[in-house]
Amino acid sequence: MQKKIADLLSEVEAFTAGSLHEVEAFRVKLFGKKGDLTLLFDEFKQVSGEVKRELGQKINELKGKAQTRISELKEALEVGSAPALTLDASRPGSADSIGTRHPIASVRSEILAIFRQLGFAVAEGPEVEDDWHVFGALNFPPEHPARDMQDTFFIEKRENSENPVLLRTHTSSIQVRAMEKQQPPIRIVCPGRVFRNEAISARAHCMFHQVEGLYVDQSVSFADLKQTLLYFAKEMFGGGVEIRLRPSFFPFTEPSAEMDVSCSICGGKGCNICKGTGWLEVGGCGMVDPNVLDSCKIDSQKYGGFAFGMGVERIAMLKYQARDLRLYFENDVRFLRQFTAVV
Ligand code: 2U9
Repeated sequence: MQKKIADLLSEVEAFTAGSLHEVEAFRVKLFGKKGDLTLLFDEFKQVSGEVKRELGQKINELKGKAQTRISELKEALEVGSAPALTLDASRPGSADSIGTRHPIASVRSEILAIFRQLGFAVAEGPEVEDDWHVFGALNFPPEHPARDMQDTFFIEKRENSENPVLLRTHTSSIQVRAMEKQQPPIRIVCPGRVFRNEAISARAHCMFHQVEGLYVDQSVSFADLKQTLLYFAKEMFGGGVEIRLRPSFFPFTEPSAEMDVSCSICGGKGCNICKGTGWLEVGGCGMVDPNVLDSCKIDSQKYGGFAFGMGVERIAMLKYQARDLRLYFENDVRFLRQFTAVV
């Protein structure tokens, strides 16, 4: 029996096959009903005494080697029998999928491009600001509600600092910095994120994007402001739109106005988008308050200016009619994919 085991072991070790068929035949030769190993195991059942243990180990070792050899050969032949990978150079390539521009990014660029045509330069500034650049220089009285913790994210406690660090609530701080650095003429548009301590809902968010503009020079008039905004509205919403200015109040402008554009959905007749009024509110504007110019070391006797501001999300909502603000911040690809054609 020892000899039979040794002979079979040599046979297993020497065995090679050119096809899966040959491997299967070898498996049956060893493990089939009348296979060599099956018969050997039958024979082994008769063995008794001292030798049984030693023979048992050898047979099991042989069985293990035979199984390994068979599966190794099978595996090698299966890989080899897979259809060869060939390159078909005539097949059309598969297009790479590219991302889309975020609607806020494209509306922001569109707004800036319009003002660039009018000679406005783009200026940016820090999101983490101080009280002076966000409120003080802009003529906000010390106890104005916007300076309250309820409305503004303070990074430093007001009671610990004369000029506490905070997150800007509007991009007007960029214009203040520009005026501190440079004498007129100044003609800038300032895009950026702003932060307000608001509960998040479909209509409000604690962060949104603004674009503000400032033009300071000698003899800048309200008519210049109106004409600039009319040009912007026509470029942004189409040649047919009209604008309307309604009196308003801001600490940093006097006089101040809210700006509406005629509803491009219904052509001003009244629909559910403009709530039947025929007008859509897009931002605010006014003549820069002389106190603001003086705070920024610009002579208000010599110079005057206009300023305006608008929310980018608001313009995007009017343009795309996606009317839940949260869609613009959640980055849900099912929403973003719809802007593939937007540049
Ligand atoms: C300086 C002087 C004046 C910027 C202005 C508005 C009017 C305005 C709002 C529109 C919607 C903000 O995004 S919004 O909530 N903005 O109504 N902004 S005038 O006036 C300035 C800015 C800087 C030095």
